Amino acid sequence: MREKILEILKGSDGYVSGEEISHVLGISRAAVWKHIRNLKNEGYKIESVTNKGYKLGGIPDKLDIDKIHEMLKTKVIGQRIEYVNSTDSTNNECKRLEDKTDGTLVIADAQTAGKGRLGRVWESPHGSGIWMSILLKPDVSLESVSQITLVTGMAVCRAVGIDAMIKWPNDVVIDGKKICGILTEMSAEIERINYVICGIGINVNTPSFPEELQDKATSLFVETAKKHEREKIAADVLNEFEKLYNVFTEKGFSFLADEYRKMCVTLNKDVRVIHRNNELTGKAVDIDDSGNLIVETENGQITVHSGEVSVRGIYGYI
Ligand code: BT5
Repeated sequence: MREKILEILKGSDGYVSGEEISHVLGISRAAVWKHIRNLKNEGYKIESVTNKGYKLGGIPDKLDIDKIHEMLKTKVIGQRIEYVNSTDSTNNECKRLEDKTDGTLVIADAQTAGKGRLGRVWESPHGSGIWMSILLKPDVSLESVSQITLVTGMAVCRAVGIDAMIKWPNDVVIDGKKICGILTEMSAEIERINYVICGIGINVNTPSFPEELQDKATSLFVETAKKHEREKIAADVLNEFEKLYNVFTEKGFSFLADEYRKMCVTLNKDVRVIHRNNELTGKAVDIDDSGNLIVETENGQITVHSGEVSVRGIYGYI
């Protein structure tokens, strides 16, 4: 039915009324409306005007998974890809997989309930970004799992290029605005990691942002004034990620710490660190070999672990 409705809309230059569609296809107008709503969720641009009907304005930009496969140079990461057109969250989709093979990638064209940290919302409009999660089974200690977030930020930075920097711990920024967020979740028992899900959201061709994000979010499109191939960026991130992740699991984060420091925009900035209801201010003076932020405060140096803290610049987002 969905295909038939699309065919009717594509075959018309102007508006087609709901009544006409329902008559031609022998379904109720409510059913037509439901299909139209689903098509809109999939990214089809359909104008609806009272008393006129529906008009197709544009078809969605859909990820080409074969293209990603072709560009991958990895052995494990992304060798299995599960694509979904739209899902609540690729991290959730990943958790629901029965077959949790190491390195599996879940990627979607849209998320209806994209998650940030601490229950925050991650805007994931259809067809404009990369919303993906990598399932990992790392043989590392529980304490070092949060370093995977840092490693992922490095992979995104390397892949995106153009002045991308890391705002410690989990944002990739260009020119002070966030282009990528990372949400790492874990399933573990007391001493054993079952799996880790590393969720990555990158704004690629997003033309503009809701008002509340305008001063802190950006996209590759906004920064470069041209569209980018999402498949290429996704593959580049995965290729870079595997290289870095192998160093991390085999040798430890300390072997990556120097490169991380060079990418980190937070260093030497006055910062406000927020953890639950506690707040401290000081100057970010270093990142140690475990990826912790060292902050010089009035009361001496404090080591901030990357877990669930937010860091803000004293004079703005960075
Ligand atoms: C993050 O949280 O930055 C983690 C975002 C992770 C998203 C990926 S997408 C694939 C996977 N599946 C998921 O469901 N999530 C992951 P946090 O540091 O808490 O930042 C969240 C804040 O960023 C929000 O409160 C907004 O202020 C801002 N924000 C929301 N959407 C944004 C966007 N598209 N671009 C830039 N900033 C955004």
